[in-house]
Amino acid sequence: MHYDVFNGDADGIISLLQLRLVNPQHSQLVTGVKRDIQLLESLTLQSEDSLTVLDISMSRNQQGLLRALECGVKVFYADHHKSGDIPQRANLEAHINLDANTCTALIIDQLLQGRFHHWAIAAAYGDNLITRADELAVAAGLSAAQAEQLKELGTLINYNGYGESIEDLHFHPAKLFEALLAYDDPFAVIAAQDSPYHVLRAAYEQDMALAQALTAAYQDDSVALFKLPNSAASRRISGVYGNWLANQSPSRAHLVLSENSQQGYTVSLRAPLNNKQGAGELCSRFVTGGGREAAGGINHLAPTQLEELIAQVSGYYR
Ligand SMILES: [Mn+2]
Repeated sequence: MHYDVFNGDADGIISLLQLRLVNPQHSQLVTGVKRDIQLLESLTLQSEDSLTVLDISMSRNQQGLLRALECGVKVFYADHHKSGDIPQRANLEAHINLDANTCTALIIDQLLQGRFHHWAIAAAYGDNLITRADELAVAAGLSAAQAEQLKELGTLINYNGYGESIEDLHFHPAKLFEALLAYDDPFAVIAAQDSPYHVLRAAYEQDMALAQALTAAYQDDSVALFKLPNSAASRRISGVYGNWLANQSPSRAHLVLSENSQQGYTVSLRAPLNNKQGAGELCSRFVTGGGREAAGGINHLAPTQLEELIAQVSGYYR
C-alpha cells in the first residue's frame, strides 16, 4: 500500500497535486484540518508499504517516521517546517528547506522542474508567501489579473483547512485534493463553473459577511474587541477576520474572542499593524497565553478576566 500523507492546507494539497499529476498513483490519503500535523503516528505500516509525506514538520512526526523507517518502509519526505535531525537512512529521501521564503509546493515545483508551475504559485500565495509568489508570477509572465486569480484560489484552498475538526470544513481535504486533481492548470479550476473554487468562494463570502456584520464589543483609541459566536463559521474565519480587522484600522490592536465549549473564550490578539510588538508578552500574562511579537493568543479566558485583559491591552498600546 502507498500512503500519501499531507497537510490539509493549500500548500499540502497542492504539493501532492503536482506529484500525482506527474506520477498518478493509487494511494491511501492521510490528511486532516490544517492544525492537525501529527499525521504519521496513527499509521500501521508493513515493510512493503511506501510513504509520501508533505508539508508536516519532521520533528513533530519523528516517532512515526522512525518507526516507518525501522520496518523498511520507503519514505519520500518534503517540507519546510522544523525538521530536527534528519535520519540518515537509505530508505528515506528527504527534501527539507527551512528558508522562510519557500514552502513545500515550491520545493516540489523545483524537483519537477516547474511542470505545474502555476499550481505552485497558487500554493505559495495560499501559504501567505505573497511577495515571493508575486515575483514568481511576474517571472512566469502572468498578468497582474492572473496573479490575482491564483492568489484568490490559493487563499480559498487555504481557508478550507481552518477549523477545529473536519466537520467544520466545507470539503474534507482529501476530497478537495481529489476534486482538484482533475485540473492540470489552476486557471481551468477557476474557469469551470462546477469546480470547488466557486463553492469555496461563495462559502468564504458568506462567512466573512457574518463576521464583518459584527460591531465591536469594546473599542477605544488603542484597541477594539470583537466576539465571535461558537460556530463552525467562526472557527473557519477567525484568522482571516483578524487580518481584515488589522488592515481596517492599522493603529489599533485587535482582540478577537471566540466562545469555546468551556463557558469561556479563546482569544486571539493582534498588535497594531504599525506597531507590531508586545502581543505574545501581553497574552502570556494570562495562564494559557503566549505568542509572538505581532500576534498572540490565550487558549482559555474566563469571562471574569475579560475586563482585566482589555485594561492591559489598552494600557500597553496607548
Ligand atoms: Mn506549508
